[in-house]
Amino acid sequence: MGEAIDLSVSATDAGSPPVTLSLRWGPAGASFLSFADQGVFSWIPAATQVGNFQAEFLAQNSAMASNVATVNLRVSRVPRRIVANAGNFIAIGFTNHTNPQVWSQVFDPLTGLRLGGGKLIDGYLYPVYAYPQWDRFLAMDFDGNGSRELVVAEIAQEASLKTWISVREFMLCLKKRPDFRVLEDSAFQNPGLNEYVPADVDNDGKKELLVVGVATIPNQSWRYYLQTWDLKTATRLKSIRLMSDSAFDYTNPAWHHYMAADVNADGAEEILCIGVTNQTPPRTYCQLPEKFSFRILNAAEFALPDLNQFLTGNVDSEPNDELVAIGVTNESVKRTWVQVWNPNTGVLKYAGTRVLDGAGFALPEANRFVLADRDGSGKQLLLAIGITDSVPGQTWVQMWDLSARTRITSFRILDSPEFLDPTINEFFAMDADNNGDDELIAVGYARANNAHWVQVWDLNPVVRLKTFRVLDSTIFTHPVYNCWTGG
Ligand SMILES: [Ca+2]
Ligand SMILES: [Ca+2]
Ligand SMILES: [Ca+2]
Ligand SMILES: [Ca+2]
Repeated sequence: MGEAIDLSVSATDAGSPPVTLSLRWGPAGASFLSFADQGVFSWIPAATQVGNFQAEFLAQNSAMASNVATVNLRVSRVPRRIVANAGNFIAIGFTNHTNPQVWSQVFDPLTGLRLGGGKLIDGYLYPVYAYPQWDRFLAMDFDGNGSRELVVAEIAQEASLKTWISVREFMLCLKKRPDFRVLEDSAFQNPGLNEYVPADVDNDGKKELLVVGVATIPNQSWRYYLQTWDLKTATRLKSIRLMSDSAFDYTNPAWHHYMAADVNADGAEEILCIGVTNQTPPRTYCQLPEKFSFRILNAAEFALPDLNQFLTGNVDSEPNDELVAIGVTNESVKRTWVQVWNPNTGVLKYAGTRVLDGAGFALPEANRFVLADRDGSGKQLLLAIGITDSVPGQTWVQMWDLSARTRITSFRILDSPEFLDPTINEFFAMDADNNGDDELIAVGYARANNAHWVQVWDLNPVVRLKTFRVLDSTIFTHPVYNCWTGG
């Protein structure tokens, strides 16, 4: 998404040359430049163009005989990190107004009944809404009273781009405190690169909000800063610079990742920062700010940093959290390997588990990964969610025990022909029935009638518990902007 697609097309005909080429039809925004029997198809998918698309080319010879060829194009979006807690399913929808409004809907995930919801954003401030995809919605308990709040990071254009935080309760979306700004310095003019991570950094039972921003000052290298905020008082507790080494200059900021984890099992969460260097091939490091950093995905073939994914969680019987690094190789058939690191020591704990290794899983761009505790033991399994290269693709879940390096089972989800665009579906784990173990939530999109369907899967044993529709109104016309969480 957002990257240019250029395809060279040519045709020959020995009997009645010359051949002329044209584009019969293709996705909105595509263009075709042709000269005789050569042509170039060019397309930069817009933010809303996610899914399967086709284009058809027509070749015609001098005898007016013609032939056509079609191309299938699959546009995937970068995975979004969905932060969810035990409890209800929250759908966040963007309306079709000129300045879109943002609404939340709260559902009981076991019955599909709608319990509450309300308006989160009352129309955008700017006339051309270029930024809804940059807003973020997080469920977190910032005051330690056991119930979660909905924290909204909203990008507003008021002379310059500004990042505002609003804190609301879930059921009616009422504000719990006045909004406040983060990344207040005017150097932070790339809010599309911001990251927001809830974490209890001091083990007092209250979550702080960690915000990472990229300062882009002309004629300087881009600089990464981490701010720690107390939401109750709107106080900035700390600000530190990340990845200050020059090896991280001018790499794509979208290659970097930020996660919270309790790496030493003392109750306080640390932040982990994944940074990619400007070397050839690029190297990938995990940094624990103010402590140390270590190299991960060490082999040279992990040279596709836009395809690598990273998770944190407890994947074995030792209570500290691990770093799960999912690397995609640049071989002719891309392969997906999972490494598990101890981020407290920088030691590789479980090396080399290959996942999604069937021939059909040839498009790692669309694969997704989720950690889930299926039995309440505190140990999380890896759900490797693979999308096959058929049209439409099938969605399969492989369940892996990473410490034993064994695949426990695999099963198909969103198994209905109406889910034509697997690249727009989203997945996360949460305890939907509050019994201490995680369920898998799959949100599927049916393009034909612009419908979002939620499937709730029990993982032990694997069985689908419930399917229900969310954002069931014609005003929600922006499937790419809509968001999901739980709490
Ligand atoms: Ca805290
Ligand atoms: Ca800790
Ligand atoms: Ca562990
Ligand atoms: Ca459960």
